[in-house]
Amino acid sequence: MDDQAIHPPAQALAQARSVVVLTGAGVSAESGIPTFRDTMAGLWASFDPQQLATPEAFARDPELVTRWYDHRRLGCAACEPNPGHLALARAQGELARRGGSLTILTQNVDGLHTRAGAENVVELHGSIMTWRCSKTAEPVTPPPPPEPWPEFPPISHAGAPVRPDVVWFGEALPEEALERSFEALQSCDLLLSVGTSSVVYPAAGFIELACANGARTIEVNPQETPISSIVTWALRGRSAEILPRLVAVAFGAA
Ligand code: BV8
Repeated sequence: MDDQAIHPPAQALAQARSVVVLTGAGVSAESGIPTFRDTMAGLWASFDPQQLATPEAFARDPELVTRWYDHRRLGCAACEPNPGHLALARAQGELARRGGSLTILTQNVDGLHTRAGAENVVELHGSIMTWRCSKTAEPVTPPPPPEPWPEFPPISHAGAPVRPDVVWFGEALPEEALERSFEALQSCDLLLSVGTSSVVYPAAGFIELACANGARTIEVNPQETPISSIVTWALRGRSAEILPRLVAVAFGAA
């Protein structure tokens, strides 16, 4: 990515009043967290994540599903935010100092944006770090990493299997997350879509919403996606390399 290509979107970021950043698994890839499609390595290689990340799979085999999620929970806890997460947190502070705002709508369940110091983070697909009783929805605290659950599936006081607080395929996104998302998308003048394949709805539809409201749009992804043809600027590359450069050109060196 040459400097020429980075200046116009960086200018737009510096001048923006209300920014929305939609992030996907690609932002966490450089922290060592495999993207959703790549999660299935090693002992999980024979499973399809889209089949496992469903209420039906949990009902059918709660042991397998909770083992998979606890394996990922401990994997996420062992990773650190990368320069891409840190750049977004810095941009949020710089915009706030100028009376602007930056809202992060993340599809990731790893908690790394918050661990990078970002505020105003909306976890569209929930969190893998918190779990709840599948019957009463009472929170049930997992053992502190690197401790795994002692049994699979963990069983709540109500005698029901305990599940992670993530949104499975076929489940509705949390009401509050959707409300905060639509509110931010209505008023944003710039949307960045970073590290997402843009195929999972309703998040994949957010960019059209922002465009319809007149926002300019930036995509950061090494690959083409279904939205690459409609964004204002498509920046081909890795988020941990491009985001720090974009923020440095917009707001000066850190
Ligand atoms: C709902 C949590 C309704 C769990 C996840 C149309 C047809 C068929 C089905 C549907 C449809 N419209 C809606 C649906 C249903 C479905 C859906 O969208 N299906 C898709 C497959 C078509 N949607 C749902 O079920 C949603 N709920 O619609 O509910 C409803 C309403 C009322 C009442 C009841 C129901 C719920 C969707 C949430 C599912 N949960 N995660 C878990 O993590 O286990 S989604 C999961 O997959 C991830 O969160 C991620 O968002 C998504 C995709 O995974 P990945 O591909 O790995 O990640 P990502 O997309 O982010 O892609 C990685 C990208 O990074 C790539 O582009 C790659 O190039 C890039 N990259 C790689 N390295 C880097 C990089 N980029 C930058 N830098 C790098 N270094």
